[in-house]
Amino acid sequence: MKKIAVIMGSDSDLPVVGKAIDTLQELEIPTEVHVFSAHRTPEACAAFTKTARGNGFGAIIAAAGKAAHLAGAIAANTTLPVIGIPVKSSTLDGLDALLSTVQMPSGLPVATVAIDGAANAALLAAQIIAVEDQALADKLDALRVKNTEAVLKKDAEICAKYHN
Ligand code: RP5
Repeated sequence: MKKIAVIMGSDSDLPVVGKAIDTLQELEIPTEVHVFSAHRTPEACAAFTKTARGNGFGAIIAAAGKAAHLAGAIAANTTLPVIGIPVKSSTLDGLDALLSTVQMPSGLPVATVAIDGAANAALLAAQIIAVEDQALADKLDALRVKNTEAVLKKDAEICAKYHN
């Protein structure tokens, strides 16, 4: 199975990024987690990214806040699919990170999820590598059923509470 890399710009992003790591672990996808910064450690970030395909990765998730150039800097150095998570910081409600991540120039795509949308980033990365992996596709289908059942259970609880 292809591996998925989860890169965050700072360890302060971990409370958000943890949801992506948890989701990948639930799907039993081999995952590598790193702190690389587009600004603070650009050489280490580029070195990892340039060798990622050869090292068995199928997608890269990149999470950053504020001037969130991490996903774009990674996309500049690979043609692997790159999924950006804009992380909400203490100011501007994450809009700064959303625009920094999503507004890529033509030719360098970053698939950007919602602000703090770490679980969806993991699911999208999993769906990308599941194109060539039926066993993983089956796990994704099962997870979708489980999530649907959880929502139907909530509906039943709300209906009971309000005597619908
Ligand atoms: C970004 O700056 C990081 O991704 C983080 O969201 C933000 C703040 O980083 P710290 O100052 O907490 O290390 O590069």
